[in-house]
Amino acid sequence: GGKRLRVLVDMDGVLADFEGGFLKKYRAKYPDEPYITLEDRRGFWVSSQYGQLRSDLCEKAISIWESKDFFIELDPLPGGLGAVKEMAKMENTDVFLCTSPIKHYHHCPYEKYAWVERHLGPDFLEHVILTTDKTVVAADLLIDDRPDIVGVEAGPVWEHVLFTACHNKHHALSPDQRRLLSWADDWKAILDSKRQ
Ligand code: UMP
Repeated sequence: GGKRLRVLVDMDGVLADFEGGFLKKYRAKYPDEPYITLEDRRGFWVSSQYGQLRSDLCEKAISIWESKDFFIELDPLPGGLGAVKEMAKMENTDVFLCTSPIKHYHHCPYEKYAWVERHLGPDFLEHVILTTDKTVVAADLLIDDRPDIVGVEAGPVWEHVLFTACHNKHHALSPDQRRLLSWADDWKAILDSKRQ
């Protein structure tokens, strides 16, 4: 014991159901347009896959998460809130929610804070880190569903644990990479493996 463990937890795709929320609102707004089932999702960027389906669907997809109330209305993913609350109460453990806002800033940053306040309480607002570059944030662990997390820091100090999502379940891990299959998976063992 002794040293504190610092854990970064991503929001979209890890705590908040971005993919499910997107598909529900896309189908409601564009009932006559084709869509991609969660089973058929490939690649981190929803907009790219919709653009490949038909070029004009890229901006239609983007219009969904740029809309007011998209981020605040995302459902929590199973077990995520419970895990984060438990993690935050653990001895020698500091938890931060580390999330990248979209460039269309009119609703997203506000709604991300509002989502945290609603689901984790106002005290958790002090644990939010909004950043477009997670490599400049220092921690022991980053739990994130995006396979390629790069930025200006070539040697980020955290170990990225890939959180399984519909878009990354076929992604081949590099030999030293680890996955967290869901919040029902043994996240405590992953934390313990990083403790000195
Ligand atoms: N996002 C896009 N386009 C997509 C998919 C996601 O802009 O096709 C947004 C949603 C989140 C951000 O705000 O990108 C991803 O943030 P992280 O999960 O990497 O924190």
